[in-house]
Amino acid sequence: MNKILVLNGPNLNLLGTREPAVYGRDTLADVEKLCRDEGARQGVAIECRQSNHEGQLIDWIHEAGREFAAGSLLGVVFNAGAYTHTSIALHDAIRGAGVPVIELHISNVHAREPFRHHSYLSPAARGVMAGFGVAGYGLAIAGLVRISEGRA
Ligand code: CA2
Repeated sequence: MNKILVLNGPNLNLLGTREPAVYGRDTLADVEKLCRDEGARQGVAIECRQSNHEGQLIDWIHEAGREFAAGSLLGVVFNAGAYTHTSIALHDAIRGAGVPVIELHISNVHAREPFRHHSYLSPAARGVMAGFGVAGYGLAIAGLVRISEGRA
């Protein structure tokens, strides 16, 4: 069975504990279950990881690149949190790893503060999902499967 990696970055471990108007009431554990359920529907295994550390996220993107090259990974759904707006290092990691990455945001970052409007990741990403709440994770998994089948 093929696999998709779902990566969550800084502060996403706080999901469901604060700011429900922006991010909803689901916890990270709820989101990870949603992802596994969508994976089961799509016939792909889902691996979920979260880190608050940029270097750790970079290492996981590199690992994903090796697994993609080996044919055991379809791609990555990546909510890089605030690193989206700051990290040239994550941009370089995605480009360097050569793995299809779907940049994901729970909120519509373009309807929020101006500092959230720029993404360093978008130019390196295969696709971008924003503003669908946590349902976006399932949509991004389905989209990545379509991409891997040449249907998107
Ligand atoms: O909308 C998204 O998914 C974001 O990637 C979330 C990031 C934010 O910096 C991006 O601009 C947009 C923040 C994640 C922090 O999540 C929290 C959840 C609950 C309570 C506090 C933070």
